[in-house]
Amino acid sequence: MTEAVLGSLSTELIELENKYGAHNYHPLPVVLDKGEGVYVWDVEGKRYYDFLSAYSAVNQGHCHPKIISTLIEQAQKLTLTSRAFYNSTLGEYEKFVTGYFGFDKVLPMNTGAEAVETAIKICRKWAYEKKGLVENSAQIIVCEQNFHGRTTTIVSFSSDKGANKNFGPYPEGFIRIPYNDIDALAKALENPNVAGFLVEPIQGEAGVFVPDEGYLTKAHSLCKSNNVLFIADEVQTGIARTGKLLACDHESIHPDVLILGKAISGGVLPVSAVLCNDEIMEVITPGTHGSTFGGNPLANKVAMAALSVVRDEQLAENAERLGRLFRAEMQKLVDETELLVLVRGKGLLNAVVVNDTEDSSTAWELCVQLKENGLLAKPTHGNIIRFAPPLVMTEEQLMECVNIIRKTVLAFKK
Ligand code: IF1
Repeated sequence: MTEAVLGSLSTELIELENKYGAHNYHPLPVVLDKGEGVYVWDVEGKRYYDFLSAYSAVNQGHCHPKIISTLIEQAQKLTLTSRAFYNSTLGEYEKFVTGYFGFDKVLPMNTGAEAVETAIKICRKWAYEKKGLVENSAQIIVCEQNFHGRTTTIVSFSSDKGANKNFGPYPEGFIRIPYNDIDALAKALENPNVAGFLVEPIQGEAGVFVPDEGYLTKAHSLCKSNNVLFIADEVQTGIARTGKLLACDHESIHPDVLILGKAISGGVLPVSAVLCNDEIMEVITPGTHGSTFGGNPLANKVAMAALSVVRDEQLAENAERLGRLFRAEMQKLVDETELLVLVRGKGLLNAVVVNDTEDSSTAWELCVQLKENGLLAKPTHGNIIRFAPPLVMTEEQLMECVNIIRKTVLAFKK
């Protein structure tokens, strides 16, 4: 495995992380120190294009001035009250975000996994109190190769053995079916105890799997006709990443429950949200759910600023346009080299499949070479490299990145 030549400060800081931090990641050998827009700098001052965007959390670009100035202003006024009291920003934010996405109500949380857990709780409570299922009988359908977070409940229904091995015993109440398979969903819905269908409109971590055109529409319709909640996990695909505000918007479907995270705050601090209409959200009553930081003033102001940037700077339109250009350029490269098999994605959530086995180090070594050439990306699973730059990128910057990828791939020696 080719390890890059690292500066002494990078080496020192990596050693600190190795010595004092849990080894729950295997990061690329680069130590980041500064971010601005589409760029990040390492501690030695070398600049890179960021093609991961903190897993699609900094869609608005690193340290967006409007979001940061909002953060600073609110941080000097009031950061946290808990929900034991009302606060001057929460109602304003709730009105803003429910209007922005078209729902009656929002339940504010912090991380994506917390929002997924919240959606699971709402779905189950709705099933018992509105659908009339017998308590503790509710089943939620999920998909193979899903990624919804890292809590013990969520990893219990993951098909990734690396994500759930030795974290048992696992809670019950989940049925796993193949992704992008309408017949499998229809069959699973024959079970009268099904309460919800939790799905990523595009499977990100699995390797940017875009389902067939119409899959989401048919799935949504099947859920409707079976009185089952269609729960869209848009933590990664939402907030303009796929070329529409939500990936569900590509098929004009309105989920019963919408889960958001990551770029809802522009990556400035953890903010997540669960949105649904009154007839579902009203199952949540005082004392049935909560969070110390959920709906805090800092998060509320930052999220409003971050979502305003998405709209004002037309980031969805930019992602749609640049995504088409990126895939067209990558397809030319795929046609030109044996090293790449295919490119796939929507908007600026794309991936290329490297022509090697899943357990090979080729994708990793390509990413190390890309880093040497000034572009940061990381393999998802094995031989798949995800390319997801901030949505504020210009066409000129994108073409410079295409050329970096092209140069790196064509010069790559295994
Ligand atoms: C890791 C990637 C993974 C998510 C979806 C919920 C969550 C995520 C669709 C949970 C989080 C992050 C987590 C991070 C790697 C990254 C990721 F696809 F985005 F690259 F793993 F799939 N739903 N995704 O993608 O949100 O609790 O993290 O705020 O755990 O390694 P979170």
